[in-house]
Amino acid sequence: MVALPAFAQSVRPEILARQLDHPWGLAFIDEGRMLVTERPGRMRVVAQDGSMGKPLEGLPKIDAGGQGGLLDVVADSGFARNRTVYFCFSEPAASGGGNSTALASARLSDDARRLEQVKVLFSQKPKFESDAHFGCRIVESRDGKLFLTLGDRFQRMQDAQKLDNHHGKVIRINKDGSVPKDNPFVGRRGALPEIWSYGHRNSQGAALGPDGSVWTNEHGAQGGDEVNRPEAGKNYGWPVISHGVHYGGAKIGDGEAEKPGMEQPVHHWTPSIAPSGMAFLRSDRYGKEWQGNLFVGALKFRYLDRIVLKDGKVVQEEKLLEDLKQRIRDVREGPDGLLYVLTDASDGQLIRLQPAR
Ligand SMILES: [Ca+2]
Repeated sequence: MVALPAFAQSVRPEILARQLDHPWGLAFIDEGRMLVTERPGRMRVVAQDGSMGKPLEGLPKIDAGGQGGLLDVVADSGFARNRTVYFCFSEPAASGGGNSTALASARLSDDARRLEQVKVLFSQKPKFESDAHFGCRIVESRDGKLFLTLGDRFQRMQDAQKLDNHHGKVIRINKDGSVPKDNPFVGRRGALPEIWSYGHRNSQGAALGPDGSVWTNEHGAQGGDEVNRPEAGKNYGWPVISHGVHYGGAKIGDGEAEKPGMEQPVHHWTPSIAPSGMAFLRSDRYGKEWQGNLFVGALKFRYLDRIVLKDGKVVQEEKLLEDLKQRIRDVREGPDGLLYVLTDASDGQLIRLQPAR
């Protein structure tokens, strides 16, 4: 474990583990251990002392490449009892080409070396030949439903406004893969029943808010990255409205940022920071001011964003970890109330943030 010099900022990063190959998601399974995914298609148990287990056996086939691979992982709220985990990944088509994001459940074996009883709960439709925009963050809500973010696959952005496919959506399912009867589009002809909200671009961050609702962030094109709090059945506007423009400067839709019937983000960033994993901090380990703050990893500008919210609006932002100069892929709160981040690199790191006094 390496202690870096304290920054003027209020955290002291400690590198717990190195040599993770593009780590993407982390999930604590007990006080001292977590599961960490690596994008090329590995998942390992990593302990707080930095010791790293061998890659777990039992993963399904993964179509790794570009932005795709093994992406998010979360532990079931009842993990201590059932050893169940959920993970999402780019799933190859059974035949022919193409891929899409899939969500699976599994049981972590008692010796923590294998994933058992692997079951794909959901596969994004349709499969499509692309290595971009998989979305792929998982959140378990307080009532035990699974939310999954799904990217627009880039070339298929127009699909985000249509309900007959899963591109550019947030979906909600039960833990056995079935569709909750109270999903907003259940029974609507031509609509896929898993859909919770639509009009999203590429959402690589999601977290359960202190208000009990699911929050997401998403990449804009050139500018217009967003934080949203997706509500049932609502349209978040992509690719019709945006606070950014297409790469190269062409306008998005009619060039408007607002339209009736389309939701505005809680917050947006121009220029794009390329937001990834995010977490709300519940503990007071960093002082009262940080409690309830939202933390978002920035890939492009290489920092961890601390966001202060008041009445559901962003009132302040602070850039943390800028001196690391690392792309921040994920951030989670540990059972000890401290923040843990993953950096996006071939020599990716797991870092714990200690409060600096
Ligand atoms: Ca939007």
